[in-house]
Amino acid sequence: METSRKPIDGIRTIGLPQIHDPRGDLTFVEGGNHLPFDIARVYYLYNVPVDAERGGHAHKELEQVVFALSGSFRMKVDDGHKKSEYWLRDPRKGLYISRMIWREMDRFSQGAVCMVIASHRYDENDYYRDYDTFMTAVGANRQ
Ligand code: T46
Repeated sequence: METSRKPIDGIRTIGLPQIHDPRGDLTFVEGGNHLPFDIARVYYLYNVPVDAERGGHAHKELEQVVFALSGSFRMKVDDGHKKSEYWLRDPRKGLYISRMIWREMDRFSQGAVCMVIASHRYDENDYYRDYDTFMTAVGANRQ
């Protein structure tokens, strides 16, 4: 995973074990061990067109860890004060995203599969889907 621009509190890489043998590789995630929250939900994005843009929101409470199980994509993150971006392409490395982080995803490779492990079940009321509302909530002034 490659990072550019400024590091943001609440964003970090989580490395997972890899069990390698001639039959292939195996990686596992254990709640209460590898993640800083209890697992409430897993979802995945697939059949994503290469020119798709996903995300474009922040969460009030939700924490997540995002993985590229196959292929690659870019994750842009923004806490209202700093912006950063990560390329996800290694299924052993997840990107932890805390609450109150605006995220946008693009540059999906052909056949990319994104898996997300989340701290809460789906709740539309947990989303900021309007950037100005998010910026106001984090006390940031737009320039
Ligand atoms: C995030 C990025 C990485 C559900 O019904 N249940 C679910 O668990 C999810 C995630 C979504 N939905 C519904 C809500 C929308 O009607 O599926 C539709 C598409 O969701 P959304 O536009 O939020 O999808 P993405 O890919 O833009 O964002 C998702 C997550 O919502 C978000 O938390 O961080 O993946």
